[in-house]
Amino acid sequence: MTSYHQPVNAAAVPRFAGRSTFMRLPAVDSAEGLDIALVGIPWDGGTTNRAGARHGPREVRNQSSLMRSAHHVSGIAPYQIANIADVGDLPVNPIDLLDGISRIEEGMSRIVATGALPLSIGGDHLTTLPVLRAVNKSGRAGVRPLGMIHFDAHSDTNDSYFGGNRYTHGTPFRRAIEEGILDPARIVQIGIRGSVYETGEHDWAKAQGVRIIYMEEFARRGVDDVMAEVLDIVGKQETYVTFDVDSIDPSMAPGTGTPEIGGLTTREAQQMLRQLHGVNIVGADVVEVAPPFDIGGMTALVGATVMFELLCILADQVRRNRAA
Ligand SMILES: [Mn+2]
Repeated sequence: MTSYHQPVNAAAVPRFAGRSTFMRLPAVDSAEGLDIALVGIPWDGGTTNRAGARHGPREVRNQSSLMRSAHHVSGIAPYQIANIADVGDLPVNPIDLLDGISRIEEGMSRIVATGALPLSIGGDHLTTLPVLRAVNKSGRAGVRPLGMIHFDAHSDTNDSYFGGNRYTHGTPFRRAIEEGILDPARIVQIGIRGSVYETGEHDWAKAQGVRIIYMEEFARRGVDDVMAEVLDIVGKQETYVTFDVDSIDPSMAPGTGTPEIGGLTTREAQQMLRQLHGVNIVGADVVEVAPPFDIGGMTALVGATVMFELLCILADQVRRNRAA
């Protein structure tokens, strides 16, 4: 029997009862001793249109009570092979954008300093910038630029909005490339679609070497062909995985601020995530779940399920690292 943290036994306490934590795991005050830290980032101060992702972590905690203990395809039982817990929400500031970003970076820095791999739930996509800063500064990533596998409807590499504001959920990866946190030649974006502000909006990202796999190309090539390229692009070096829930078609995930029709199915997303075994992942997140636009919690359920898929990949990585 393992001494790792375990979810509350659903056969003893029904899944609708008890404290609301990620995966019904214990809530802990520190990431000390954890292999993987589940983190909430309830902040949507970077949202340019329909806010609401600040409510994401709480509702994903609720829907994550539907997750069970083992993955039915890979057979991975994450709580048997890694020590995992809910470390709570990072400190945020809902009325000051720059202070909000710096609080998130500080909070995440404390978590990654323990050696725990962070798996976080936003929050809007700007939350990924301070998380990447923290991960990149940690010894684990060795301050080398990270690769990134990015599921999204949007490239999020715009320059500025509203008179030169450089920090919004449409700009995080431009900033991260400029700051040397991400290696653009090892970034791949999947599912990009929808109208743009202007023709050539993605030219800057492409000129840096970012590989953009538009939804139309994904639909033509399919999961396996696309993932073979994705794995080739990121290689064996440190890589971050970020999953914007608006990559999923809004018929399956309506609760998000910037929905775009014609998106990934949840099944396609699962098939892709299950191919991430062996990628050197230094952290991952799920962002842009906005419960105020949701219907019956279905988008938070998508978020919680994607989180479980990623958790199984990360736990397997912990197991392999330990064996190495
Ligand atoms: Mn995004």
